[in-house]
Amino acid sequence: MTATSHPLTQLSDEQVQAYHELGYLILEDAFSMEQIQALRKETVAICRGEHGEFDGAKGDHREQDDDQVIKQYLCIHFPHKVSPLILDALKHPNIANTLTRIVSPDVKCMQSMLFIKAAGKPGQAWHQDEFYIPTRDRSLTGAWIAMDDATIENGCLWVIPGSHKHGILWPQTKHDDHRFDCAGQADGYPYTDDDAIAVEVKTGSVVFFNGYLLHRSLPNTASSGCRRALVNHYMSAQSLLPWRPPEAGQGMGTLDWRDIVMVAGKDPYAYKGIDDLTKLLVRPDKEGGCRDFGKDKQGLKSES
Ligand SMILES: O=C(O)CCC(=O)C(=O)O
Repeated sequence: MTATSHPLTQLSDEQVQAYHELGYLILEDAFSMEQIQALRKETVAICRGEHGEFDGAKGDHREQDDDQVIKQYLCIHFPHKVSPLILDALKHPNIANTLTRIVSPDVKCMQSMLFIKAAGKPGQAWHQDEFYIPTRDRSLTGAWIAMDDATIENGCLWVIPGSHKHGILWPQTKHDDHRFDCAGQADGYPYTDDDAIAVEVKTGSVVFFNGYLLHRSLPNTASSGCRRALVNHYMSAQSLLPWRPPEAGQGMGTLDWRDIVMVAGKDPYAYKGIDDLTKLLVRPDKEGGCRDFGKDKQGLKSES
């Protein structure tokens, strides 16, 4: 995935302003069709275990065709840990360039998630990503790369525009709403579903959204096919990332998750080095049996 394979997008000041106002931004044609095809192929390869075996694999896929294989997985976390192609996509110039305008000149990434979401699979209830991935400067930002046209029918994102502006993390509670997967749902916020808008986007678009923005997705109700998206999370490299509880004797103030990828600018904490703490993780859906995923050692933002 090279810088030259697709035009570099420059955001206008109006787009930057609108992002801060609404909490999200759509960048159309950020990825070429060729790049998306490569990501789709890589999704199959990962699910087939071609980049190595992983916990939560759904058995032997040798006799199954590609569609049969991928539709067994709702979402795979940290694919960039095994796939150089996904690592490249996470640093795509159109993403890095946009983040330097809306987040900080210095940007790091700590998570990738490959949503496959085949027909019939559930969505994710209303939530805020910063509930799961706490930054110290509220700079968490998602980049949601559409690998298929995302529609209301196949379970596109929904957002509540402006909801990030409160700067409040609403409580998260368990739910038994069959439309959504195991993750919790935000509660007590001053909006209703009528305030939400569907973010229907074309293949190759990227939706950037603020970590405090209330968002959700509904189930894929199409009769067939998948609604694939690669979703990565970024933040200002100037902020520490307290993503794990302190160890005995460690103060809260020094917590800093260092399993990161630099995407733009300089890492002011480079002297700490980089850790390799996460590995490929299959996210359970209801059929897979909901465990208390948030308490998983690698739970991270697993419930979002
Ligand atoms: O893509 C989806 O269905 C949900 C994504 C999401 O909620 C997130 O990345 O936080």
